[in-house]
Amino acid sequence: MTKLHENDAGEPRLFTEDTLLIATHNKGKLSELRRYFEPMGITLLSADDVNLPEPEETEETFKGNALLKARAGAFETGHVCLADDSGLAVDALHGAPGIYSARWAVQDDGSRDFDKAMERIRLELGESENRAAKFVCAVALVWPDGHEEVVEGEVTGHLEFPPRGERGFGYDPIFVPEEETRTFGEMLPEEKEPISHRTAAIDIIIDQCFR
Ligand code: ITT
Repeated sequence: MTKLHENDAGEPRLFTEDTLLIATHNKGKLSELRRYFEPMGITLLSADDVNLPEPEETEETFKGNALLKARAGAFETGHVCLADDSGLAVDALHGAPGIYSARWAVQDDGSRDFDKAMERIRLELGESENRAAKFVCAVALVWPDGHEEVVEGEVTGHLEFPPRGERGFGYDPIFVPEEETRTFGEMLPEEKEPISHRTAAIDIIIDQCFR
C-alpha cells in the first residue's frame, strides 16, 4: 500500500476533542473506520446516529469529495468530522469507475448492486489483458471552525473474475492486492486492514492529528 500526498495545508492540527463524527452511510466503510478509532477511547458518532443527510458528491477528485462530505458533517453538527471518499480505479478503463465507484452500482430504484457493477467492469474490460487496478481512499478531517486536513492512500493489484469471497464489501471480491493470490473478499478484516488503501490514508491522518 502507498501513502500519498501528505497534508498540503501546512501545520496539521491535533485532535483534542472527545467526540468524532464519521460521516459515512456505507456500513462496510464504517466498520473498517471504527476499528482504527475505537481503541483510542474516542466517542464515535456515525452518520446514522445524527441523521446526517448524504450530500451530493459534486467534486471531481477523491480528496474533493472527502472534503465536501466532512465539511457538511462538521458544519451541520458542530462535531469534528471525518469522511472517506474511495473507489476502484482500473488501468485499462482509464481509471474508471474511480470517483464513480458507488454510482456504478446504483439501480433504477436507488438500491446498490455491486454484482452488477463488477459485471460491468468485466464487460468493459472485454478481451483486454491488462487487469491492473488500484483502490484509492481519500480521508478528510474537518473542524466546525473550518480547519481541514486531507490525505490519500492507495493499494495496487489486479482484478480477477468471477468474483470470489463473501467478506468485505463493494468491489472486494474482484480485487487481488499485489503479492497476494486471494481477493479482498476472501480475506478476514484483520488481513485486509494492514494492506488496504483506507489504512494507508488513515495512518497519515492518525500520525498527523491523533498522536
Ligand atoms: P459514503 O459516501 O456515505 O461514505 P459511499 O459508499 O457512497 O458512502 P463513496 O462515494 O466513497 O462512498 O464510494 C466508494 C465506493 O467504492 C464504495 O461504495 C465501494 O463500492 C467502493 N470501495 C471503496 N472502498 C472499498 C473497499 O475497501 N472495498 C471494496 N469496495 C470499496
